Amino acid sequence: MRPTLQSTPLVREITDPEVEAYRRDGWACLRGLISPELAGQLLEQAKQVMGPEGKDHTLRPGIDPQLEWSTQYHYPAFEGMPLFGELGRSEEIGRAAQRLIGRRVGVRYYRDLIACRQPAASGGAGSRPTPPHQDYPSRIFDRMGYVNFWIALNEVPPERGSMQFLTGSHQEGPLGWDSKDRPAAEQLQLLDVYPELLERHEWSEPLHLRPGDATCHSMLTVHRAGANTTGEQRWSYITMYLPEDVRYVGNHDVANLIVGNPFHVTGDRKGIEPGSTFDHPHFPLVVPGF
Ligand SMILES: O=C(O)CCC(=O)C(=O)O
Repeated sequence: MRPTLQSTPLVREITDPEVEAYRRDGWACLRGLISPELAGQLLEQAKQVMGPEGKDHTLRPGIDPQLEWSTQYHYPAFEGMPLFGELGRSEEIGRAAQRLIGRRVGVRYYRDLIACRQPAASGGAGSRPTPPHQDYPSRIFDRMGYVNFWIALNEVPPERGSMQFLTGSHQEGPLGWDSKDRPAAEQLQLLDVYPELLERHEWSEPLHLRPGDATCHSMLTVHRAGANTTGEQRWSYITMYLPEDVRYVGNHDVANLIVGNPFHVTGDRKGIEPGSTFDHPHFPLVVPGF
């Protein structure tokens, strides 16, 4: 039987202090963004497709990349997977993104994924820490505005590898490719290249998130996550949004190198020409402008 949503509203409203923190620091902690009940339902659904330990999902060629930092299931909302489809493409989450973007334009769903960080002791796929990176430089947009929500589906204490943000680093501009998904030898060691960032900005304390708590960060905010030194998986739902008027800059070859870029999936640009907006069913408008 198709699971139904028990939670109304799906996403609480973003507060003024959260908007201020996001604009000032490049990130914010959003306690209880969704209810713990909804987080629990999403987790159950995630386990249906990825197995109880997040290890059973057979990667779909061209869709789910094999990554070191978590086992993943990509595009659950785009596929209309129960609950993820309702939440990830909901007007409520679109409104939350719109508040953070701070513009009157509509908001598009961009992409989403379920990510499961395996215990470090397993040494297996998906058990590595997330290196410091920005999301922007690998992306394909002509302007700012991308917002990433990282929602905890189970309890994520610091030792389970919660996210940390280099507070204020969004003011530094693009710092080089987000190459965390590339072979190790090709990865940008961001803080070796820019050691002075640590003189100008401080890492946020690793957060202790409860199911339904979330963080949001912008495309230029440097972030990382530590190893999961517990015996239990770290489950999250990561979902991303764009202002409606963002245009594709046309770097197709680069876009195709980047795992997790929707154009990477098939190498198909979905008819979106350089210079045009992402007006395509893959990137639906979840909330209109006002
Ligand atoms: O889950 C993680 O450890 C990293 C996630 C991340 O880098 C992101 O959502 O931008």
